[in-house]
Parts: sequence; structure tokens; C-alpha cells
Amino acid sequence: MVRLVRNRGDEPMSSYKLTYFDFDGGRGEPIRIAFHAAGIEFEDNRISFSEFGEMRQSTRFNSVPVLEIDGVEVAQSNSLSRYVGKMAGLYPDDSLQALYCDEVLGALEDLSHYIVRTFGLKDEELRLAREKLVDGWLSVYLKGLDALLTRGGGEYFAGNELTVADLRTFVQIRSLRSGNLDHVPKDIVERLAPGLVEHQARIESDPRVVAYYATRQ
Ligand SMILES: N[C@@H](CCC(=O)N[C@@H](CS)C(=O)NCC(=O)O)C(=O)O
Repeated sequence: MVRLVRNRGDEPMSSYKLTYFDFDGGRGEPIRIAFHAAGIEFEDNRISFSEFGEMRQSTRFNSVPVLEIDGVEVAQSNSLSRYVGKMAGLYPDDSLQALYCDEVLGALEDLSHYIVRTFGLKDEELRLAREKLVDGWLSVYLKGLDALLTRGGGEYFAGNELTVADLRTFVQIRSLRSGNLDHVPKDIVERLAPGLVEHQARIESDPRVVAYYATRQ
């Protein structure tokens, strides 16, 4: 599905086309929210899994998201989040706060890989892999992210304000708490990282995030 999101009038002259899967989550979602928060028009090119299968080999790293900027393709979700985040005022100017923001983005990218490794497994193999994930890397990363939120002051990860680190965390935590991952207890975030539950509610009610999701209804 291709959908054009309108800007608020003061956009840069470049044209942007973001290609990612057609669901409100994953690595592409923080980039979409940041584009909207920046008031920048972009083509929200939402593709099906079969469309991805057809184009996979033609992407640089056989993956999405891919952002075309004036026709030039750029990959890597965290780099794209930072790029759009800077235009949206969602990335810190201060180097140390930027480092704090990057640490969270990097941790979530690592965690995504551990989760994705369990995709495609079935039955007993899936159960065992998910239990190992829950007791292992998922616990490590949830506790670590909770600690990083505390370091940031308890409300946001960096600079006491919303950044793309908060957006990516919110998207990941929302997914974990949705119960969509078989054998991952829905209350794992409550038990291991209660700060991230409050954080999800905080980010979800941020006017910029609310305004973005109003466009998705
Ligand atoms: N480090 C890359 C990872 C990209 C990635 O693995 N994307 C997934 C979708 S969220 C993908 O395209 N997977 C397809 C595949 O592995 O065939 C990034 O952050 O953009």
C-alpha cells in the first residue's frame, strides 16, 4: 500500500520514500512517527511480505527499512531514525545525551535480532527457543533498558525529553506486551522492567505520537 503523508508546510526540498512492511510496528515505525513529528511529507510505501520477497535481492542488505532520499537508497533503521529524528527535534544536540540515545537504539537493534532468530520455528522447537529467549537475552535487555531509563531520570532516556530512543523502545515494548509472541509471557515487562510500562504509556500519550496515530485511523 502506498500512502502519502502531508506536511505542515516548512519541509526541506528533498523527496522521501520509506519502504517497510505494512504494519504499525517494527524497525520502520519510529521513522514514520519521526517524519510525522517533523511535519515532513514522505511516501509511506508499505509492502506485503510477498512484495518484500520479490524486491529483497535488490535492496543493499536484503532487508528493510529502506529510505530513498531524492532517489538515493539508504538503509539501517537506527541511522534513519537519527537522520529524521534530527529534523524532528527528536535527537539530542548534546554529545553525551546523543550517546545515551544511541546506546538505547543499539541495544534494541541487538534485541530485535535475538527475537527474530526465533521466528519461523514451530511447535517444541519454538517453545524451547522462546523459553531460552525469555530467561536469557530478553531478561538481560529488559533489565538493562529499565536501568538506562533510570539513568536518564526515569521519564526519558536522554536529555529529559522525547527522542527516537523513546520511540523505538515504545514500539518494542508495545509489541512484547501485546501477547503476539507465543511463549513470551505478556507480563514479562511488568515483572522485569516496570519503568518501561510507565514509559510506554508516557510515549503513547505524547501529543506527537497521538497525532501520528490519529492519521492511522
Ligand atoms: N540492521 C538492520 C536490520 C534490518 C532487518 O533485519 N530488517 C528486517 C525487517 S524488520 C528484514 O528486512 N528482514 C528480512 C530478511 O532478513 O530477509 C536495520 O536496522 O535496518
